[in-house]
Amino acid sequence: MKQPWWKKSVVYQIYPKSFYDTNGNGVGDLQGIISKLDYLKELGVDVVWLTPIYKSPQRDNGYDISDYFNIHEEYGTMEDFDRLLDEAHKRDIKIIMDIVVNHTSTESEWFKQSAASKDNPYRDFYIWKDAKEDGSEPTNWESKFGGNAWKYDEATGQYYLHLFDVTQADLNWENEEVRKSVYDMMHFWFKKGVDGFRLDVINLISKDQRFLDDDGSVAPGDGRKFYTDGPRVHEFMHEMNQEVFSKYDVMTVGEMSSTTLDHCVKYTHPERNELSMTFNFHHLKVDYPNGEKWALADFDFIQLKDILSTWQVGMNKGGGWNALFWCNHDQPRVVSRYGDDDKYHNESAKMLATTVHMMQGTPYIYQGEEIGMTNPKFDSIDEYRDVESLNIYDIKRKEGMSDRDIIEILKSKSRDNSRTPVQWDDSENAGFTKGTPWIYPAANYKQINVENALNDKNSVFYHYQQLIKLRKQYDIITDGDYELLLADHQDIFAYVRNGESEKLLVVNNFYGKETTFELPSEVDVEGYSSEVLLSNYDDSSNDVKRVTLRPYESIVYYLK
Ligand code: TEU
Repeated sequence: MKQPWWKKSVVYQIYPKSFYDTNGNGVGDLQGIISKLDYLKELGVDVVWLTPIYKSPQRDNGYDISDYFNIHEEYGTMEDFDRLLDEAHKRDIKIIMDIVVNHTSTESEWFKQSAASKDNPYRDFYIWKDAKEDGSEPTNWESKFGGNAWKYDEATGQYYLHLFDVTQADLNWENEEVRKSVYDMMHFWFKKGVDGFRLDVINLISKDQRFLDDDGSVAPGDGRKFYTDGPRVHEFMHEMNQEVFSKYDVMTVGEMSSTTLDHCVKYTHPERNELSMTFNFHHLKVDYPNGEKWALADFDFIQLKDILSTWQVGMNKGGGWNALFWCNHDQPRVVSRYGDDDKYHNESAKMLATTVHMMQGTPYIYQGEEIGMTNPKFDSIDEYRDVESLNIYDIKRKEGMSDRDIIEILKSKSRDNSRTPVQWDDSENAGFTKGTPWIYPAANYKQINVENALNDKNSVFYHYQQLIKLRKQYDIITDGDYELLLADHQDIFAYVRNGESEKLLVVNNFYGKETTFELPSEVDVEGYSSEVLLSNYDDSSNDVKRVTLRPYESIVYYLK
């Protein structure tokens, strides 16, 4: 049976605000993306995912949408968008949009109407509740950006729910009118020719209608168990698919906050007609001590291998489909997080890329990841922009934590780590803008930039280019099953992909010291010839049975 096109695609995520500014206002824009499409074609990506470009007060950099049908003026006009779509399609690059329908900005017309009065026709577009008898918030749920998840509205004497920022009011998906309005809006974008959606926190849209306090079983007041993968979420996903997605040849990827493997199999199994694939984040929490993001710890390597492998096997056996990624606009730069952004910057960035790109699923490359961009290591709160980071700074300061200690945590965990301007060249502001950038580039842009990468055949860029080519050439990368090897090895992440008559053996030294890989006896290679398909060293051994691995050495063997 013909496979859907997105199973062999590689997606490039663009955060427009930080991509490329053509009019000197210090903010990236759509014209800037158009001017870099040939660069993306050179890399070899098939799809571009645009994070939200709709009208927005930009409190959460566009994830607070005030008008789904118009482009945020700093990014350009709808004509610019139409031209971007056309120019991308001319280069056989598809465009998927980021759609946020768990919540809208409180500046949206829907919310303004809803907040106008209790009997306004839009009142039930959002989740309004009376205070408890003692006057406190309806539940003890915490916002994911800190503080309580309810905001009191004096005008109508009720609270509204906001799982994220206070300016991001949650839509009431129990209301059929909300669902119909969202589906109509989705048709508007698909009729323009977009090729799919990334759906923001889509597994949070179904709330448990009892609105109970959290008894602290997850964490005091956490609340997520009452709205994560909620009671009607699959019903809503299937309805959205039948009302909208099924009518177009598109891809859909759901961002699944705190989800489970079982739910992701359900969200993505083709016979359930919900979504094409899902993002989950468990592999990006192995440096959260006791699940706490705002604390420092080395990452747990054994747990990392276990989680990635459990999802590979579980989704393969369950008939689901993974999004494969390390980076996005919410996560620190992976080379700083799980690799080495100093002595072995080049080798470790390539090793990390190989580790996920040779797995089963659709790989995502976040802007700048392809040249090994690092965390900026901002040293003052004045350099940070992200609402989540600024909220946490204020909360921790009030709790008595010192400025220095919080800054050390933000240097490692802030979402701004991935939001600094793409480093195009070594000119001022990394060639991102002729104006004052909305956020400053990392200081290493004179060394780490696109121009240098394109002029260096040994750069991280060309390693990504090779990985993308391999995915097109070898069906085993898309279709083979997955088996983790040496699960308890403290330095090596090795796995084998099994096909009908071929194997792909991927061996990664995850650390900056020499180690030795010995092929486990359970991997039968008798009668197979082997070749090195790709390595981050130019003289890697072809002896798959035993190989000494240099710092961060990463080798892809093809056995037939
Ligand atoms: O992110 C959802 C989300 O769960 C992350 O923000 C995560 O909670 C946080 O970064 C971990 O500390 C999506 C978008 O990707 C994010 O940029 C938005 O801020 C958020 O939803 C609200 O729309």
